Amino acid sequence: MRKKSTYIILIVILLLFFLIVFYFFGLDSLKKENDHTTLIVGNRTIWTLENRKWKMVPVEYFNNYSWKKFRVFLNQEEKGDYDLWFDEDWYFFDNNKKSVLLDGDLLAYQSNHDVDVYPFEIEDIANLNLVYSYLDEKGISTNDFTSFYQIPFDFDNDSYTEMFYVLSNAFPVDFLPNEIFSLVFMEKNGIIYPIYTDISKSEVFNGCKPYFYSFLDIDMDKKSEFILSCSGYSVSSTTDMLYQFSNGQFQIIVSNQ
Ligand SMILES: [Ca+2]
Ligand SMILES: [Ca+2]
Repeated sequence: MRKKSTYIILIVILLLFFLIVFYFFGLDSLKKENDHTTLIVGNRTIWTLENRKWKMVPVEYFNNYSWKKFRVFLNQEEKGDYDLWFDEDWYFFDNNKKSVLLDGDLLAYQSNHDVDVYPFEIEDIANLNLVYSYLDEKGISTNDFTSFYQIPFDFDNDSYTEMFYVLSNAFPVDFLPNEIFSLVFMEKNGIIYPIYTDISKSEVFNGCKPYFYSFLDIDMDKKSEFILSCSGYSVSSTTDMLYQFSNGQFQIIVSNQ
């Protein structure tokens, strides 16, 4: 009898030991392992996260996401949970399966955790010296732009606002440049972190015009990822790219191309 109870105590102690080890060291990695998220960006992009890998869903499979509940944001503003239905565009239905009219830049998600979506504003560029010296560094000298603005945003949650810049002359209307360029970068403590760089010879209908679609925290670490989109001449040629800051630089985790 005595032997039996000793074994039970030993087993309980071992079990407790493993539970404590698992709680402190295993929970985070297990959480990440089981993390699954589906992200809908407008009517052109769906990304899914499974087994720590982001994948793009081809348009022909968009219908697989019809009649599924998503948390819906329009122009960065939370609108609530809706059933979505896809027919070239997304349609929204409330709990009673009644159609609801919603309009704006769509971001919708389904996940086993919250995804925070942050509002942001575009502003006129304040530090012109910084911008023109960056252009100079890239061999570009012009005063003709079709995009020229900044977005102040504390993306890494350190209470210091970083500055994101968007410069482009794509789709020129009343001027004829030799080169079409699009430059997106962030400045922090005087250091420039490139996000998107495209410089090519000017031809008819080339280039695309980048813009920030969304700032969001997709992995609950309170640091923001973002979606940068680049619109081409036709709607179908718009690229969406999900960026993360890792190892000191911005990297594309997944795109729709
Ligand atoms: Ca910051
Ligand atoms: Ca994050």
